[in-house]
Amino acid sequence: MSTTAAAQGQPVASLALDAPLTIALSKGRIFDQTLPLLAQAGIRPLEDPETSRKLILETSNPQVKLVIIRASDVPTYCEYGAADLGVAGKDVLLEHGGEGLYEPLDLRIACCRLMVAGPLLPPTPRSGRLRIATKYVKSAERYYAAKGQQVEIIKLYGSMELAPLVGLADLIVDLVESGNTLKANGLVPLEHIADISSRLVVNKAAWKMKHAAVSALLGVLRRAVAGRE
Ligand code: PRT
Ligand code: MG
Repeated sequence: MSTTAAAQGQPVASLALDAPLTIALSKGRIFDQTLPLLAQAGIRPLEDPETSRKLILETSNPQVKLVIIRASDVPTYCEYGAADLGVAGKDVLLEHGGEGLYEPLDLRIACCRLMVAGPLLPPTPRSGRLRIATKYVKSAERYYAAKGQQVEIIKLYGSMELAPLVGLADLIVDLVESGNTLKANGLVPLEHIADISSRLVVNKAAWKMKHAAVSALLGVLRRAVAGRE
C-alpha cells in the first residue's frame, strides 16, 4: 500500500509543466470521475461545466486547459491534435479505431460491460437473420463475425432498449452497468462482449513534441490509479 499523498487522496502541489496541455473530457460521468485523478496532479477546473456554458475551462494550473465535448468526439479531437490528451470510454475507442492515438493508461473509471441484451424468451428471427439494434456497429459486427453468425445490424444513436419492444430489432448491443435500464424495459443481459472502462488517450505528435509534460502528467495519473487499488 502506497503512502504517497496521491494515494491517500491528499491535495498535491501543482505539477510543473514545460508545455501547455489541452485535455478533452465529456460532461457527466467521465468528467466527474476524472476530476479526482486530475486533482492528484493539482489540476482543478476553475468552473463547473454543468453550470458554465464555456466549452474551454481554465484550471488551477495555468498550463492546463480542459475542453468539454461529446464523449464520442474525444478520440477525434485528440487524433487531430485539437487536444493533446483526452479521456474516452473503451466502447468509444473501439468504434473510432484509435488511429493517431496512443492509449497509455486504463483509468479504471466509468466501468461497465458491452453486452447483447434482449427479451427473456429467445426471439424467433423473422428472416433467418437476427436483427441487432446498436450504437456500437463495429463492435457488434466484430462480435458476430467472430461467432460466425450472420446478423442484420441497425444503427441507432440512443434509447436502444426501445428497439426490441417495438419490433425494430430482436436484440440490442449496449452498455450495461447496474442492469436497471434493461430491467425497467423488460430486457435481460444475454451475452458479454467486453469489459469497458475509460482510457487516457494521447495525440501521437504531442507524445513526441511535449513528451516531458505528457509523461509528467501520465506519471501522476498512473500513481493515482494504482493508489486506488
Ligand atoms: O450522452 P452522449 O450521447 O453525449 O454520449 P455518451 O452516452 O457516450 O456519454 P456518457 O457520458 O453517457 O458516457 C460516457 C462513457 O461512460 C461511455 O462511453 C462509457 O464508456 C461509460 N459508461 C459507463 C456508460 C455507462 N457506464 C452507462 N451505464 N455509458 C453509458 N451508460 C448507459 C447505457 O448506455 C445504458 O443506457 O446507461 C444505461 C445503462 O445503465 P444501467 O446502470 O441501467 O445498466
Ligand atoms: Mg449518454
